[in-house]
Amino acid sequence: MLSPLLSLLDARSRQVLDSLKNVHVEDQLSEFANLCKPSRIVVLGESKQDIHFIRGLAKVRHEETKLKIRGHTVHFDGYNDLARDVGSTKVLATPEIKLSKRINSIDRDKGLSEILGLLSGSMTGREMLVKFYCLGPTNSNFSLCAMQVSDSAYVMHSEDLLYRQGYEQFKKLNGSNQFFSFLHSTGELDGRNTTKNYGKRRIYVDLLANRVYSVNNQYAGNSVGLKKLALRLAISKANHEGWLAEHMLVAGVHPPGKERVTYFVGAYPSACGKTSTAMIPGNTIVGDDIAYLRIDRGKKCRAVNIEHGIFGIIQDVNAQDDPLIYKALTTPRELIFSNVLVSDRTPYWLGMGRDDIPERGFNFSGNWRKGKRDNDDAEVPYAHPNARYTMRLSELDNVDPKYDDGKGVVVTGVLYGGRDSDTNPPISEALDWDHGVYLGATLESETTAAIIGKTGIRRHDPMANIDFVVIPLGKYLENHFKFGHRLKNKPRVFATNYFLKREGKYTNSKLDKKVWILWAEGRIHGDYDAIRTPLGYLPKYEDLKGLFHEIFNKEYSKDEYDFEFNVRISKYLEKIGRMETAFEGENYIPEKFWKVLRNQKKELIQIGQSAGVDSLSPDFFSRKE
Ligand code: SPV
Ligand code: MN
Repeated sequence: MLSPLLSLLDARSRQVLDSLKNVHVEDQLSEFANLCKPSRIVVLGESKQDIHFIRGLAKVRHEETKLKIRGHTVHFDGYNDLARDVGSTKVLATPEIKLSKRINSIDRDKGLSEILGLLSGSMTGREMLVKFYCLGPTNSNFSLCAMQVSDSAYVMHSEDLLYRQGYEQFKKLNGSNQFFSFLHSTGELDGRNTTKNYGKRRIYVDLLANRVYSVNNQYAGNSVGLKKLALRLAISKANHEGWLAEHMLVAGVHPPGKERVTYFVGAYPSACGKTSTAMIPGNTIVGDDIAYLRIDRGKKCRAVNIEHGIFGIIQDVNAQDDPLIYKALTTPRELIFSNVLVSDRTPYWLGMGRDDIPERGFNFSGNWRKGKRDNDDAEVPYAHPNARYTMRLSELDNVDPKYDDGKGVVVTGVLYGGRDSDTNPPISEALDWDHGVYLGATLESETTAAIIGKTGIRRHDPMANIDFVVIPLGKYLENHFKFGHRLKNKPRVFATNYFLKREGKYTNSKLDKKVWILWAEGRIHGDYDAIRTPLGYLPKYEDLKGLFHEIFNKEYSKDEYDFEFNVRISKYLEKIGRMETAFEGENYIPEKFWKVLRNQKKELIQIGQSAGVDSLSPDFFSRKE
């Protein structure tokens, strides 16, 4: 072991590191120590004691504060560090690295010199914490080793809640360098323990070294390496190895009265209903954010959740709309709230369904009282719209029995969920796999608070993965086309839109999505006929009416159906126009994609002309059958 490293380790850390027998780990830690100049390095294994140590450290250092309910703590990221910073996240580029046009990049030498400069001495007087994790279940074909190095106990605590311990898995590398590594520093802190120099927040992804550097931030989407930083590295790795790394939920759907479970994966841009789809009452959850997909020997599609926790948006979680999460948030368990309002050691968030929100307390802006204004004279809400909670999946009553199964679950349904108020119906089924890839590739979402920038603008987000696709977009789509064609039984693909509006109001309640997903599940098993339209297969009125009645004892009127499932020709053609512009700007877009687009466009134009109207009820198409 190198001597500068040795002098910073206590006996226990030294022993933990020695037992790994991995010279690459040691070299990297020496490098990071020389760079960040910590006063001490704590290397942790995966014992209960090690996990307990981190949890305690976060409190001792006041990175987290205890709340009233046992096990609950709160963390504040800082006034200007409350969402993923896509603009400051860049791939270190060399001439041989080809990227999607939407990924920011910086010349590798220039970027390295900048970020190493920012990290230089960043841990002076502080501890460097080191832990080993596994992306995906351990001892599995899916397992990927990842090392997190950070000076933030909150980051380490989040990793412990969100990911599987991987110290023993690392030993199985037999000294190889086949692991991801993440170096993070909060940078200089102010009196509230929040990052001072957030203007110099940088997240630089080194695909050549399987490494990501992150500095001057704390928001988990920027700081927690195994989350979105690892997703970027995994997409590049998967591209070389023939599998898929996706921004997807994994859930088991259990139709009432039937003895079967059907597993779906689903890609939804941030705040488009991903967690709540995974958490639909009656479903079992495998994962709510990131999945790896592989083809097994029987040519079936298998998926694992690479996490074992949830970092969920808390806004609008209330007893009525999200009963399972609400219960978990209001009963004792190990759980971190971030960027909520705290008053009398109790957390409050937007849309929590209480009418006794205090008029003062502590929130992301510091001391808060009703009417407080920020520097731009805008009123500061009592909690941030991107406030979150972090907890283990095993805390939930509805966790799927296979959530930690190393073989993964067999996937027979894929969901792509966009967010628009005026174009897509609540649910439709792709005509075939290629059309399904097209539905994923053309996902759009009105932007939300999860990403820095203006909210409410329509954003094109292929497979909800565009921020992370560090390969050419065309290559990424080609991988999706190929993946499906290698499968024996291709999963059915569906598109959802939970955000359709009529006269400014959402046409559905949050829980209605259960009906759409049960319809999709029934389609996979041949329970329902459907109506073929140029957009895909649409449900028949009677089937939805029956499901609404059975599930909610609710009347679903023909008028609601006609409005929701109308084929809005000019709206669709506008969307196709936006897609033509978006994809013409990218390289290597597969011909298969253009073929689907052209067919759909031609069909829509022809039908519009022959019918002489702009909006067609599904009845029009069923009459044609
Ligand atoms: C998302 O924004 O997609 C999230 C939260 O899942 S973050 O960790 O910020 O990526
Ligand atoms: Mn996500």
